[in-house]
Amino acid sequence: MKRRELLRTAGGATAAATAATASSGVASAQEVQPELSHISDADGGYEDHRGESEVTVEVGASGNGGNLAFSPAGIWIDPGTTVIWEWTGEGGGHNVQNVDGPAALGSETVSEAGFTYEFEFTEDHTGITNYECVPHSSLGMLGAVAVGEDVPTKEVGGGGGGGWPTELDAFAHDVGVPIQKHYVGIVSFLGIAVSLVFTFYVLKYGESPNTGQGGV
Ligand SMILES: [Cu+2]
Repeated sequence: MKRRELLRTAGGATAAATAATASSGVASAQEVQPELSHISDADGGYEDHRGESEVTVEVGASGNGGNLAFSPAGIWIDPGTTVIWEWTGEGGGHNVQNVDGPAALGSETVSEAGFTYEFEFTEDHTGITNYECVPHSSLGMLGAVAVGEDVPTKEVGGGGGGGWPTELDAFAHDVGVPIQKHYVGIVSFLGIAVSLVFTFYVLKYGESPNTGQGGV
């Protein structure tokens, strides 16, 4: 093997290691969300409202084939936050009713705009409370409130493009092993191995890496 080829090989390994490091940086920028499987098929979306003392959720927002959504359907809040459900007046009579979880939510069934139902989530309500609108639960009018940091979470999104492949990320999540770190470690090891082989050839054929740049 000629020295130039060796240089090229070493350069390639370095580039691969750099690429792996860069992609792991992108992957770590992904957003962490609570696992809210109750609303996985419901309209209304999710918002992180940690750090806020008061959050408003619309009741009768557009979604689920009509004005049949809570918006945002999923929220993440700190203990001590008051959630105010505010009726839009659209979509008929709605209510807020606990399905499971620590907070015993339960409002009247009301159709008029401007009606509100409040609940203060305290340390006693940490975890995930799932709720629904009883008249429209079968249509997907569902909601969920995650309280505090001790809730099951997942990584989502990441801003798209150039990041770690999502299939690998999902696989890593499923098996609970940080595959990315292993991968970066393996690439780093290969880089070191290539350097050692390069040094071996330089010693064996007596060429200094600092001479003869253009003369081989
Ligand atoms: Cu409803």
